[in-house]
Amino acid sequence: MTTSRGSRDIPSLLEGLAATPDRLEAVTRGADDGALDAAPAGEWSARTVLAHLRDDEFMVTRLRLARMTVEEHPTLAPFDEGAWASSRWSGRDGLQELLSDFRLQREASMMVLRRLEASDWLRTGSQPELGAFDVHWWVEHWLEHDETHVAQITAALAKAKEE
Ligand code: NI
Repeated sequence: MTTSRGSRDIPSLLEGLAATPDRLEAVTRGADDGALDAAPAGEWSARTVLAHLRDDEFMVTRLRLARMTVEEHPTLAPFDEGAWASSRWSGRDGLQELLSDFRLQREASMMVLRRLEASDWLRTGSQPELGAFDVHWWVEHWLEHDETHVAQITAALAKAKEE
């Protein structure tokens, strides 16, 4: 089985991940509750996407990273986002709470990421739907995931403004 390996420059990956809390603040600035809860057909609202980023950070992304750094090629469990969305805890869903909770989670992730040794970036794991990959690939995927969802929030809020 082939292992997907990351290739992008590590300092720029870390810089990109560290910038996401500020980007989320910028794209949601001034958004009211109506806009945050407007869901384009078949898609999540901006509020649900923000909650997804916050919860994913510790329930999925950083957890997988931690397992790959300490276990020998762990088999990582898929995460059912649909089930998460329909049963998630929404007790801290105010915009400022979502932004500050995400920022704390991301800072915790950055503390781990900045301390990885060169050999840690080459450690591997696998997941049924993704195959085998190394930590470097996983971190690239992590930043792409941020970018996808920042764009999704931007689009959802722009659409809510039109309506
Ligand atoms: Ni996602």
